[in-house]
Parts: sequence; C-alpha cells; structure tokens
Amino acid sequence: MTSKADIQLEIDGDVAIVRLNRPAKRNALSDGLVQAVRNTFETLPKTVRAAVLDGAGEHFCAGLDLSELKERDAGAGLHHSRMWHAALEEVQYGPVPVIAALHGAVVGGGLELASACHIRVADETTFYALPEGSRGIFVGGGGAVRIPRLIGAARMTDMMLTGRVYNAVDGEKAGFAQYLVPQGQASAKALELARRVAQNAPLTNYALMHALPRIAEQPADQGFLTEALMAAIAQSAPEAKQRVRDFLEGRAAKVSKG
Ligand code: 1HE
Repeated sequence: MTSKADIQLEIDGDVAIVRLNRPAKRNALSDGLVQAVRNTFETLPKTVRAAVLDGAGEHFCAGLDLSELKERDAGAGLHHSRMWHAALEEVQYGPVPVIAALHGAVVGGGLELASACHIRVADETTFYALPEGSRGIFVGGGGAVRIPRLIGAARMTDMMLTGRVYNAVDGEKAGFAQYLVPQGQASAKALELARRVAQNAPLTNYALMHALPRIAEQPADQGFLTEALMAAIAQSAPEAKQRVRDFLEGRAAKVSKG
C-alpha cells in the first residue's frame, strides 16, 4: 500500500527537499511510490532551483518493493520497467539538479534512483548492492545504463554476479558518491550543496543537466559542435554577462583553494 504520506515535499527557499517516507519498509519502492517520485519532480514549484532527495529512517532505499513482484508476463514486465524509466527520467532530466543524500542501504532500485540524481552525498553508514543478481532478476530502473557510467561495467557485473556489497568508503572510491560525510550528516551536506547549486545561472544548470550527459555520449566531432552551441547560448544570457562584469569589476568572489 502506498499512501500520499509515503513521499514528503518540503520547500526551503529555492530548494526542495523530497523525502522517501516509508521507513517501516525501508523506503521500498512500490509502484505507487515510483509514480509519486515522478509526480513530485514533475510538479515542483517554479521557484525551486535545486532539490535534495533523501530517505526517512535507517536506510535511503531498499529498492523495488518485492511484495509487489508477482508473476508478470513479458509485456507487463516491459511496461513496469518503462514506468520506472519514465519516473527516473523525471529526476535526471526534470526541472532542477537533484542531490541525493544517502545513508544505510542504497540497494537495487534504490541505487538506480540514486544514480539518476546529479550529485550523491553519502554518510559513513551507506552501503551499495545490487541484490537483483541473487533474487533471480535483473535491473529494470535504468541501472544498466546509469550505473556503469558511475562505476564501470566490470564493477557492476561483479556486484550482480557475486552479491558484492560496497561500504561507504570503498563506494566513494569506486565512484558511487562524490562526497563522504560522517554518520547523520548527508542531508545537511546535500542541502548546503543544493543551496550553492541554486545560485548558479539557470542556463548553466540546464546545460549541465541536459547537454553534458548527451555530449558525453556523442562522437567527439558532434560533441564539440553541441558544446559550442550550448556555450554560445549560455554566455549570451543577460545573467551571464552580469556575472562576468561583476568579476571584472571586483564584485565577485575569486576562485580559492577552498
Ligand atoms: C521490504 C524490502 C523490499 C525491506 N521490498 N519489503 N531489494 C532487496 O532485495 C533488498 C531487500 N531488503 C533488505 O535486504 C533489508 O531489508 C535491508 C538491508 C534493506 C534493511 O534491513 P533491516 O534489517 O533494517 O530491515 P528488515 O527487517 O529486513 O525489513 C524491515 C521491513 O521492510 C520488513 O517488513 P516487515 O513487514 O516484516 O516489517 C521487510 O520485509 C521490509 N522490506 N526491504 C519489500 N525491497 C526496477 S527493478 C529494481 C529491482 C530491485 O530493486 S531488486 C532488489 C530488491
């Protein structure tokens, strides 16, 4: 059973915090919850410029709700997987960059969902697995496309063939997460990053979400042209001109070592 309360949306200035809220079921993704994820990202208020995705309770997400995995014929299985694709596309190619705040289990479809986000922050309790291999099934939420782009096909193959689980430290080294933080601090760090991302020029964020992943898949000669077109559009925006002027006239921060 999925209820409206299984997903929470909080608006904090120009940042949306979307929370999977089925902690008793470890935020397992029922069909209803997958649809709710899609609907939430599709209908974010226009004032939102970045989002955080996290999970209530001890775990980010236990993946597909296995209690709904009944016998499906091939056609129904195809449409079920495509339903996941449509929802996770709305996360990846929706209106704003999404920062996943990870802790505990990030497994199966939960890892597929995290992979659709633009940045992943993991706390030290995080672990990553693809138990589909041991359940006799296959990824169906876009994982075969997105996970190899994070960690490589060889690591994903190993995880699915052997049930290998990556802990937070090894997971960050492998490429699952870009930030590793102490226990309980993933959501706060993700929110801090989201606030920073929200300050970017909208066309820069658009280019990073929509142009960069496509350019990365294009043959080099096409990629160079797409890059040039995107660069020309981004730099012609009045906001870009203002930001460059601010730097040249000493009003904008320099790049510092951090
Ligand atoms: C669930 C699910 C679930 C927990 N579907 N109900 N995913 C998996 O194979 C992972 C399965 N889950 C686990 O391995 C563990 O639950 C966890 C490591 C995530 C968490 O362990 P723990 O000890 O904190 O919780 P628990 O006691 O195992 O589970 C608590 C409850 O959540 C329990 O229900 P209850 O009614 O007995 O209290 C569990 O049955 C329930 N629960 N995980 C349904 N996944 C697009 S295709 C994607 C394909 C996949 O994602 S396959 C991988 C599925």
